[in-house]
Amino acid sequence: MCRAVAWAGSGVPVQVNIPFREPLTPLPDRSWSDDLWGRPDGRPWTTLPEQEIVTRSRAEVDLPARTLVVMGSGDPQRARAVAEVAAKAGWPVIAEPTAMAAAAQTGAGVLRCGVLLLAGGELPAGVRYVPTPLRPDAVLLVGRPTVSPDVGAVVGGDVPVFSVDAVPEWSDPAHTVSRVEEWLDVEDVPCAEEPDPKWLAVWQRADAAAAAVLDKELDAETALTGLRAARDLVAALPPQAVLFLGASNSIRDVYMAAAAREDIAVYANRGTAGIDGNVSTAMGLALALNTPEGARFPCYALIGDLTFVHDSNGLFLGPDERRPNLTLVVLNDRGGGNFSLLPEGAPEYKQGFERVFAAAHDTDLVGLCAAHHVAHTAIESAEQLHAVLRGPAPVGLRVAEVRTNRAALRGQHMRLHKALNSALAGILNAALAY
Ligand SMILES: Cc1ncc(C[n+]2csc(CCOP(=O)(O)OP(=O)(O)O)c2C)c(N)n1
Repeated sequence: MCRAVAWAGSGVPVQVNIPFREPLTPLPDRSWSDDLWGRPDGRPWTTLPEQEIVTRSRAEVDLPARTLVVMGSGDPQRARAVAEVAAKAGWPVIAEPTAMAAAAQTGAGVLRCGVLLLAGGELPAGVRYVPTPLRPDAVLLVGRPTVSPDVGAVVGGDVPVFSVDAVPEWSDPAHTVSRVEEWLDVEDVPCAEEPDPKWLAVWQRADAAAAAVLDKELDAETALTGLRAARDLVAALPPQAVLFLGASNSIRDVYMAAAAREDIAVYANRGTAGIDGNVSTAMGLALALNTPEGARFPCYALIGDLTFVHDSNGLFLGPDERRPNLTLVVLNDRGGGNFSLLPEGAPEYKQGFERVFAAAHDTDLVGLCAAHHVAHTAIESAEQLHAVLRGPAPVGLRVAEVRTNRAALRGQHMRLHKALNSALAGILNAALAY
């Protein structure tokens, strides 16, 4: 709040996001999860670690050999510079979708299933410590993580969390960052400990096992799901494609399932947050990147159905307006699928769930597109999705509606995490024996 107030004082608009503290569901005895009378001995409600702003150009912090890098959105040059350090220092890199191209361009050890390993086998909302062999001695956050779990909490409170981000606007929503550097590049490698080859190797072994489990699960699916659509979409995009990812499961599914591509550009607004304005952002991006006289980038977006319906007026274009060349892939599971993966999606909260959380609906996307003279294709299988993505991106605006079943979502994720846990157990036990 102090930082927000300080920025507001300098005349810039400031948005304060306040997350709910877990648990998100009522306690069994219906009591409050915190004592409303305050902390013992009149201590303050919130205490923050000491923070130090480092504005020097060279890092002076000792970075342990067992450092884990987590990249969020932000300046791709900063991401690339840190990824080059990671490549030299042998640090595993978990890159959110908006950072994956920058990270992958450097030859760093970018993990395919890093976030699945971080989540420790829980549903995305669950927080459990990462298994011991994968536990870092330090975490380096780069830019603004918007899709990752609270990494500081996941790795355990005593692991230092450093940030490389813009100063003074660095992002630290979980208040775990103890030190911020504005820049880190290969000239800083001397401040990193000698690489420990076992460190990257154990993450890569676990990652390969997780990827094998994931691909096996997704390939065995009889009906198309969000994870499968996200994986296949990213893999099928033409080189130089631009991909806008909508809030909620769209960006999270890509984070969980897609292999990093260094030849596409990925954009998002505020990560998993904010279903507003997503159609408009995708259209604006496609218009801005494809001026009539300029280069042409094939533009795509992946967004959920509520996100689409929420901003369907974004499809409105006057007859004399330029129309974007954009394929909007709408994953339609007739409601907010992400809530099925949260604690409130558990069977015991079934009553009222569809109305209160999922916001279930039966909006006709065919009719909605027709009202705006936008081409529409219905997709019910992976083959149909591939057929739409194959070939040169068409001129104009089109919606590809992927129809999926929300009722199966929670079960699918639970199955996946169970399969992951058993596949990882052997690898991690062997790593412990080193
Ligand atoms: C403007 C706004 N209102 C409400 C929310 C809360 N919210 C988060 S995700 C979500 C549901 C999104 O549903 P959908 O677009 O279908 O995506 P899915 O969850 O199925 O991936 C809602 C309502 C939000 N993020 N932003």
